Amino acid sequence: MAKKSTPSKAKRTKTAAAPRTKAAFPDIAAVPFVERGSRAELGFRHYRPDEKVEGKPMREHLRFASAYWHTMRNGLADPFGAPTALMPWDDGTDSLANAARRIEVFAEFLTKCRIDHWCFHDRDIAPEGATLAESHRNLDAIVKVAKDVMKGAKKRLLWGTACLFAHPRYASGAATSPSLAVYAYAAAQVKKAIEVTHELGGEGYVFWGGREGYTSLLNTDMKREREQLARFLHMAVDHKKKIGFKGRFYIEPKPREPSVHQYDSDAAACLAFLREFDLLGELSLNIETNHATLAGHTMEHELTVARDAQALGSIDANMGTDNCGWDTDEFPIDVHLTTKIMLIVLSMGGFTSGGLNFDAKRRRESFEPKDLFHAHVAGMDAFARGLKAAAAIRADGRIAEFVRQRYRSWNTDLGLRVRSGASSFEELANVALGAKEPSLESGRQEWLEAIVQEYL
Ligand code: XLS
Ligand code: NI
Ligand code: NI
Repeated sequence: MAKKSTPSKAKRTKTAAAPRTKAAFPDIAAVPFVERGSRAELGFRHYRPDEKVEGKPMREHLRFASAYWHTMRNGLADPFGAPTALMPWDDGTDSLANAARRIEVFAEFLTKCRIDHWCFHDRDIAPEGATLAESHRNLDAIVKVAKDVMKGAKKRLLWGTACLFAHPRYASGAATSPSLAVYAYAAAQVKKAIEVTHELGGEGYVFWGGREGYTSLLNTDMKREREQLARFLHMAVDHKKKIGFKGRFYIEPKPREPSVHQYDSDAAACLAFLREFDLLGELSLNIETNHATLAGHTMEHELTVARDAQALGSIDANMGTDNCGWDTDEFPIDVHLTTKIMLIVLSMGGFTSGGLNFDAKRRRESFEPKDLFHAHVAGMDAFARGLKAAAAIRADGRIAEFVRQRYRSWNTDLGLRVRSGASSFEELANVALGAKEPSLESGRQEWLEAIVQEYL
């Protein structure tokens, strides 16, 4: 909702944010570390930021982030019902003073919840103005506040992004819009969002294309739209280099919701797109669990596809409901899932610029501020357990050894010749004609699953 605000009002924002206002979560102290089995209501049972796993502190392995849009801006409305979330610190207006206050509240939350990073969309943190120029000014005013507040709280920006899906102008897409005027608007918005991400010391920048797709092919020129998107990303890369932003660019795949089909449908489709348009070195992927399941894949599948292309950049940590087809963005509390995720993260040597961003929201029945803590703590503990289990499975070594043995025939002279391209169908046909029926070996899936179980 656009509210009138002028540059002079923006200036007043500074004074509104300068004196620290009273705590938003007065009854909650920094979440303590408690023993497993403790009856304390809030407490980390498993996450110990400084405890080392495979020689590295847990906080550096996990690099947790909270998503501003869910934690600060999600009122928990659903398609059938009004918002339920209580946000006593929020006056419900689009004023800059309210936006500045939210930043402080978020920093208090991150500190008390022991989360080191954050992520945001441009329009989450600052109100959209009546004009693009006014939106830019609003953003500048809040970025100034955020820079100070986050510096003071020692919180780092994992990534920033632009909201190119909420406003009606983007109904038919942003970088894939049939309208050049909308395309230019989106370019201006992304240019600014990259600049403020840079200003805030962001380690990455995400492109998620919720409207970059179609609802009907009757009105859509898919070839043209994909080419437009590639040009858009090339210009973004050029701009990034021009301003000296060193953060990583990520594409976040999702097959649908809100569009019927989104071009970045899964990791494989994104990689094919990046290869087709010569962008692979410039962007990696930000993989989200619930998007993987919407695409009909497991999270391990999507992470493996990305890792194998050396393009696994970051993770949006959440999960869906098995028996519901929506992107329900639940907090990830399934230790089996977090273990499999961390096995892949450890196998690539850990995150560099990426991390685990909780792109997750509470259920609308969990509307109290305290529930924000319960939700994040549960997710963080689930990942701490997953990390420890994954490290134990790696130390055990039986699964990796089984896989090595399973492919051992490829290490023979003939195997190496095939892999290097030195063999031919003639040679292989001669080998097969002169050999007995190949013997079959068990895949032992259930045994390997039992080994995983041992460490959960
Ligand atoms: C929506 C996406 C979105 C991106 C950021 O489903 O997950 O939240 O992470 O635009
Ligand atoms: Ni999502
Ligand atoms: Ni996401």
